[in-house]
Amino acid sequence: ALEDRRRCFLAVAIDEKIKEEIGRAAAVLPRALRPVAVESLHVTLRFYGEITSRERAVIEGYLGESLRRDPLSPFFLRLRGRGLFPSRGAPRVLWIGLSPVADGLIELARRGEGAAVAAGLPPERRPFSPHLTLARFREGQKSDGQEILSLLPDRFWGEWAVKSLSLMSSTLRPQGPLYRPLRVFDLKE
Ligand code: 3AM
Repeated sequence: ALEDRRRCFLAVAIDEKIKEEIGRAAAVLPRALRPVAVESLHVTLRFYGEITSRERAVIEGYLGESLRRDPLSPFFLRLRGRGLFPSRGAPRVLWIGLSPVADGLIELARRGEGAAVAAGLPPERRPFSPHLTLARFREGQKSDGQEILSLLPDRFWGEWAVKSLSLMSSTLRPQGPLYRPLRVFDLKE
């Protein structure tokens, strides 16, 4: 049934202090951008789209089993730099970079992809490009991406240890999406 579909994605949470710091920088961005709510800032590993509860059960089972069989240790992530998607033409997203990209993050994304395929979802064709979406450009607004980049300091934002990943639900609302964790998978200390 259509009504049991939920928009889901796999994500890694960001340290609270770092989110607050980033939120302060996002607050000065012009109206042409819609900042992501501070509490919603995250790093997406895999977007699953509108999936059924059955598909979700397969994804959860796959991830749980995968982490039991082949445990992954917590790893550090560092946020640094910023950029635009797409990098040429009218920008849609202002992001903060992950640099260096931890091997653990790549491995988690790989497992998130494995879970999608196990659930029968179409494989992701685009390469994984880890980032933190800070703000989205409002549609129909003319804005100079380079000028907006100059408003966001090109700095190191901080480092934190990733100890879990979360299967998130996303509810689209006029005031912006509401993200809620459906299931949290712990990495092995
Ligand atoms: O915040 P980021 O960019 O990391 O862009 C959406 C967001 O990722 C992405 O999934 C995350 C949670 O909504 N997303 C939304 N629709 C998507 C789609 N059709 C998508 N990613 C790929 N394809």
